[in-house]
Amino acid sequence: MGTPVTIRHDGEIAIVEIDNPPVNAVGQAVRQGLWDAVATLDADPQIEAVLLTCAGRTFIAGADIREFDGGALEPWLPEVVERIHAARKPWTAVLFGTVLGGGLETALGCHYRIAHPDTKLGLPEVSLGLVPGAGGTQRVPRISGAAAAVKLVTTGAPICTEEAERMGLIDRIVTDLPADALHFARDTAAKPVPRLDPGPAQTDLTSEDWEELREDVTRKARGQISPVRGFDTVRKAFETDLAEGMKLERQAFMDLKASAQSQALRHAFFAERAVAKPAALDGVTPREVASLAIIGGGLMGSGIATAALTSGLPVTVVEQSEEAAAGARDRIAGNLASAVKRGKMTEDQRDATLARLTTATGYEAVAEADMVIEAVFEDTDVKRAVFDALATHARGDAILATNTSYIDPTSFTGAVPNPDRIMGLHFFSPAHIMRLVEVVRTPDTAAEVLAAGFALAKRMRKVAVLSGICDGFIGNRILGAYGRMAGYLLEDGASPAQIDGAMKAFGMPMGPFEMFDMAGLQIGYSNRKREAATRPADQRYSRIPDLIVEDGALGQKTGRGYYAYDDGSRVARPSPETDAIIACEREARGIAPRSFSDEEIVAMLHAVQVNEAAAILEEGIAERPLDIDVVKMMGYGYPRWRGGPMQEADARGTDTVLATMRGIAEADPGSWTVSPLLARLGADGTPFSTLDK
Ligand code: T1G
Repeated sequence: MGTPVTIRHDGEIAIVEIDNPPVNAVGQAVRQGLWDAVATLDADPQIEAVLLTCAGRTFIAGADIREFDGGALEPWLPEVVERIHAARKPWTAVLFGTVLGGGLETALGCHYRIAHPDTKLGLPEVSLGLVPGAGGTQRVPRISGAAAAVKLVTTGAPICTEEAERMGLIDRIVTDLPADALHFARDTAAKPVPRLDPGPAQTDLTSEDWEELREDVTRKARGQISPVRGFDTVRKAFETDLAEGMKLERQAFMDLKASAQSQALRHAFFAERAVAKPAALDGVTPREVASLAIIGGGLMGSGIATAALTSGLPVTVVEQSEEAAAGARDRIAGNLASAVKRGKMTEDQRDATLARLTTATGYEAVAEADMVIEAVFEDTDVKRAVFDALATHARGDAILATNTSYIDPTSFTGAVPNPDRIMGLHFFSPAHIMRLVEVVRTPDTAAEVLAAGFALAKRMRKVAVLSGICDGFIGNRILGAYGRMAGYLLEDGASPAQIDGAMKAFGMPMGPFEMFDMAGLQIGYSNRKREAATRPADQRYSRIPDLIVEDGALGQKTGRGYYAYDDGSRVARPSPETDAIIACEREARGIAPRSFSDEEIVAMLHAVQVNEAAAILEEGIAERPLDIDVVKMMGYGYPRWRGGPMQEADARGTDTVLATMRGIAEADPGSWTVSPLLARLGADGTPFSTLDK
């Protein structure tokens, strides 16, 4: 394989081009190529200036993340960047696509930067649990100042060219890249080569200002370490010279690269991309979907419609009445309006998007649709009535999908001819925001129909995960075990506030009881009633959740659930009434409340999730542990910097998780069975990641 870095000449201008698909990551070969190019061009008397550009869809999108699990290969990127900056001829970086991480740092090593208007620039290293490791924390402060550097490094969020120009990170926005670049390079050739001042960066921030900023970054990091370490390294740029700052940056980068958090976040990065390629869909061409109909325009239906419309599809929403259809249109218009408010689309784009919406009150309206998604109330009979109607009104080859979040699709689609066109598309609320979709295959679903589900999700900028059929599929089944264990801990003596506090300290956005109160306790109540017939006789059943609901406390919407809420407030405070129900039920069951440590609570709630996940893997409901991690991170708020429950199990040691699960099962054998897979892996501490291959 040839070198990914080539040099060609246009008169006195040298064009150094990187061609390393898919995103021109600066792997070792690229670094070596750049290292050599500086020497070659400095020594070439013909050359007066250099353009650094890339082939393909983007300028360098970062260092090669795959290299981070191994030792650092020379030449190191910070040295390559310094070598370009020290070059005798002026280098101009020609930016387009997504100029991220080591890509932006390499560009900052160049003496000038020009960019296409659509370019996105950023330092997303914190989202990989790292800090910029090739000068980003030291050069950006010297070019753009404290506030800009802190924002870029600690948030990792990309910026547009206008903002980058305001920050001084790019010298010119150009439209005709090749021609404008040559023109720009010729201009630079005549000028002295600009060099970055290596002295401390300048700011008028006081140490109080810095402390305040640091507290804000720490609060937003919610337990993640890289944003705070990034902040501290940026601050050093204002206290030391460049050389010293680079040393501190390198130390921070190397420390974080070895950290469990960064390993988890790198796992999350690649897992999110791996789930899009389940083995079952290797080489399968998706059925084309150019038009969509959605049955039910309630919260879920209108959210799904919004995501589909925003992806460019024409959508028909079918409701039972004109009034309900108008309500659906209002909900969708509201979702789009808030997207305009958040700067995600312009008013013109909103109007064009809404123009693709049709609402109707009869099933005739689905006759032309390539795909129909049912998004009605979570009830088997209600869903069966919809599919019975679709069996008549939808095209015979139309894909029919259900948004059920728990129920086996085959239990209500029996009347539909050609069952190979049926699948589940389980969106998460709010469906226009949440990025996860569980694509549920039935025993009959055709591969090209599943592939169409994945293609639709990608088109909606969502992450699809393949799931087989079981009660609650992947995510809600694991949530069931989590909720059940939380209920037992509550009945045995822990308080809702302690359990929720422990899970928030673990990194969850909220604990189980706050989550139940927010979602509404009715859902759980109906599920428990639905499961009663099939619940194992000797499985422990805590009546506390039922007693709270039967006491009229349905959660936030009724001002009381596990907690009390003042009118319309979402702030949870202890509820004496609910606490009394809990205390009475313990007494009635003869349970002497015991105390639990936060770590015990976290370990037990984690272990039962991993145990359920292992059973899901054994049953083939999920293909790999990474699929489960992506479901929990993208659908249930599992902290990305822990990489998901399976990555967390590997970090804790599967033997440790097994020991915890064994303890739980021995204490309550009727309620818990240790999954054979967890027992096998835990026996010698084999990580779940061995099953991701
Ligand atoms: N390294 C290795 N592989 C990468 C990669 C990278 N930096 N970026 C993308 N890929 C692979 C990805 O796995 C997928 O592979 C394919 O490219 C297409 O990606 C020293 C420490 C650029 C916005 O964090 O955000 O620089 O699945 O599906 O949706 O300071 O990829 O096809 O086999 O995501 O169009 C900093 C990470 C690194 C950017 C394109 N950079 N990449 O999105 O395609 S750390 C990043 C992205 C660093 C220095 C440090 C996105 C993208 P496959 P894709 P996309």
